Amino acid sequence: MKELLRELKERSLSAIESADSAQALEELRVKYLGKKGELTAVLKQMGKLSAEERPAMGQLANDVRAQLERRLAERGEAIAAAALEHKLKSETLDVTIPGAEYRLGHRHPMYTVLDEIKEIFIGMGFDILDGPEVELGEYNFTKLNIDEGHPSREWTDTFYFTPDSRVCLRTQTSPMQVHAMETRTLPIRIIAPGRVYRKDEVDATHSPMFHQIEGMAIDKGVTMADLKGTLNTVVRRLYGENTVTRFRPHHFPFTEPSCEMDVQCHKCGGVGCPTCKGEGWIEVLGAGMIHPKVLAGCGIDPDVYSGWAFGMGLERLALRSYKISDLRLIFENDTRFLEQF
Ligand code: 2U9
Repeated sequence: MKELLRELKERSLSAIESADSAQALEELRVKYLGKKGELTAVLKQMGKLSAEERPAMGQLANDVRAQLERRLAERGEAIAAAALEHKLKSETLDVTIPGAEYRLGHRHPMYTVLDEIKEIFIGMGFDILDGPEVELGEYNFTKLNIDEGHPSREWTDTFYFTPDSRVCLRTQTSPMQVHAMETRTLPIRIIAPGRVYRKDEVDATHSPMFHQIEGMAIDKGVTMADLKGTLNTVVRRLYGENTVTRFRPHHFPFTEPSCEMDVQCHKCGGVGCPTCKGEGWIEVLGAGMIHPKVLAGCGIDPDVYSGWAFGMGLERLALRSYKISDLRLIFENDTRFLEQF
C-alpha cells in the first residue's frame, strides 16, 4: 500500500504540474480526491491492514492528501495569475493615441430656409401640418376644383398606384389642407410643408420629387388685403424690411381671384440683370382667395367664411437664398457641397 500511495502521489503531482487551466485542475481534483477518486479508493482498503500498520499508513495517506490539496491550490493560483497577466496585456489601453474623428453633421440648407419660414408663420399664429404623401385623387384633385381632363391629372404628369387613378402620390401639399378644413374648427390658420411628386425628368430646374410649402387662413371677413399683408410681412422678414413686392393676376383652379407674388430683384433694384433674367422681378409664390366651390366641398359655407391660400416651391427658394445654380445639388447630399452652408 505504501508503494501504491507513492506511485499515486508522483503521478498526480506530475499531472497537476502540467495542468494548464482551472477546468483541467478541477478534473484532476475529482480524479484523485473526489468521492470516487483514486486516493479515496486506496483509503477504503485500510480496513485490510493490521492494527499496527494502520496508523502509519493513515498518516502517509493524509500527507499525500494534504500535499495534493496544497499543490492543487498553488497551481490554481498560478493559472489565475497567468490568465490575469494575459488579459492585462491584451487589453492595454494607450490613452495617448489620438481619438477617432467624430464628424458632426448639420442642417440641410433647404431645411434651414424651411425652419425660418415656419418660425415666421408660427409667430403669426399659424399651426404646422404634417400629412400622408400617398393620397386619394379625390383629395389631391377633385376637392381642389381640378376637374377630370385637367392636364395635371394625366398619367404622364402624376404617379398613380391604381389603374382607376383613385390613389396617387400627392402633387401638392393641398390635400393636407383639405383634411384640415374637414376636421378642424374655424377659424383656421395653417401651413403645410412637405414632399410632393410629379412625373418630371431631372434637370437643373426640375425633379420628380420636390418640396412645397402651402398655407391658408380662413375666417369670417378675410379678404385679399389679408393675403397681401401677411405675405408681404413674410417676405420682408425673409429678405429684409425694404423688400419691394408686386402681385400679378394669375389663374389656379382652387383660388379665385388668383395671383403670383414677385419680389423686386435685390441685385439690380428692378432694372434687369442676369439674376432676374432681365425682368427686374423674381417670382416667389402663387396665391389667391380660396374658391367658393373648394370651401363648400370641404363643408365650409362660402357665404359666411372666406379665406386665402398660397403655395411655393421650397427648393427654388433655397436656390435663390444661397445663390445655388443647380437644383440637383439640393438632393445629391454631397457633403463637400452641404458643408458650405
Ligand atoms: C386648398 C385651397 C387652396 C394653394 C396654392 C398656389 C397658389 C401655387 C405653386 C407654387 C409653386 C405650386 O410648387 S409650385 O409649383 N402653388 O401657386 N398654391 S394657391 O392653394 C390652396 C391649397 C389648398 C384647400
